[in-house]
Amino acid sequence: MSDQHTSSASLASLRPPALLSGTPRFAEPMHLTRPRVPHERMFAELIASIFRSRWFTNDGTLVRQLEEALQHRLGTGFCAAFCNGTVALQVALRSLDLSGEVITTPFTFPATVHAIEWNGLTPVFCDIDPETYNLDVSRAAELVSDRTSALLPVHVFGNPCDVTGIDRLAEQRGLKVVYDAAHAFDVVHRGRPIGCWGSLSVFSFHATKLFHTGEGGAVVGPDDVMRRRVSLLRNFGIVNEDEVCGVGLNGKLSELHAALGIALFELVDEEIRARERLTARYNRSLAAVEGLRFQCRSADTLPNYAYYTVEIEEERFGLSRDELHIALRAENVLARKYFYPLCSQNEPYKYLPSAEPAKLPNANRLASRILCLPLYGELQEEDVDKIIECVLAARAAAPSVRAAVARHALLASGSSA
Ligand code: T4K
Repeated sequence: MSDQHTSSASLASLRPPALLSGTPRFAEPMHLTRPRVPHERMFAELIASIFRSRWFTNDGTLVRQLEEALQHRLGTGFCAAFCNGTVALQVALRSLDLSGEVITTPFTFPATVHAIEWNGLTPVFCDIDPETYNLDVSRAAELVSDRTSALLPVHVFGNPCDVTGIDRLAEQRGLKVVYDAAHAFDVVHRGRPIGCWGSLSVFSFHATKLFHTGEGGAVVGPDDVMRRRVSLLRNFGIVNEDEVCGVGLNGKLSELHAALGIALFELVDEEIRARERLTARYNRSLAAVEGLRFQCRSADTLPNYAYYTVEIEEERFGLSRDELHIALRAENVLARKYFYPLCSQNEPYKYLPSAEPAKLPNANRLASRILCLPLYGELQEEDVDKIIECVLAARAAAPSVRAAVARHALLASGSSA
């Protein structure tokens, strides 16, 4: 599909959306993402090596091998592998001896904010920039108080934050910075790998990520002092058989997960290039569609194409994000509303003074307009074309789609009454 397909003549010839015709364009669910699987032989050999050694966890050979490969690839002083990104975030914050308040974004996965709360710290929500979707640094500066000890910005959808602005603010106010880089594997910004900014950065290697270990994550940072602190906290704070030096937890990655990571490591470049091609294909057809907006990517960046997001401007598109989401579901396209609801709207946080919607206008607007479309390396080009067609068909028949969504909602409320 090309931009010619968005002309009014070709739009008129589109098959009606499934919500109206009853026939979905996809017979099977089209997932948001599908994890890469490794070459079976290589993976089997790695697993066999674990069985031979009978060493499954606790500083095993494969975890070390993976950490070394990642440290090299991510260009950081150290890389400590974790059982998941959430625990990695908890430990990263813990390792910096923070107190009081941590300023963060509400436009993120709940894990970001939970990690602050689990450390007994208070999250303070800061609004985002409406173009980049990242923490608005000038707003963050206004929120810094005597109680603030750190900033926890997120490179959301892999788009680098205003790292120089954040650096400056942190330096001026004596703050630590932990970047949640869960989406930003392999991104390079201003000539530096993304994990080189801030005090520490955290990656997620969950199965839904560009590079994954099934479950997994990592803390990366500059030097051996931080490596030691983070590694101790990851293993209960145990120094040796006679000494426990801190309130650690069990954040270790197992050898089985490391084996998956090692086997997938060689496929990362292929995965990124495939996503890049598919992103270009989406863009060719969707970039000029009235009523769709796109995240403004930070300049001077080598991106990783981790996500493909669209922002729906209801008045110009003819449908709200939620209506389009329902229309896509009817086509069996499982697009996702990342990140809705905002973390500031979640029960544990919604009573915080900083969570008031009036203080977070950009984040609240975006959370009601954002949609992530399927993107992963093994996604077929024809499938991308069909997903595009689903979006365009819904738009072309917007008034009828809207009426059908309202009818369904009415029926659903009737049947649950
Ligand atoms: N910080 C940020 C900014 C994050 O986004 C995340 C996690 C974290 C921190 C925490 O990192 P971890 O502790 O998770 O390492 C998913 C992931 O579970 C989560 O890792 C991720 N962010 C978040 C953005 O997405 P769900 O609940 O939306 O995932 P789920 O199960 O609905 O799966 C999404 C799609 O992937 C579905 O279409 C099905 C498909 N899928 C999923 C899995 C697990 C597969 O095809 N195979 C699979 O094995 O949270």
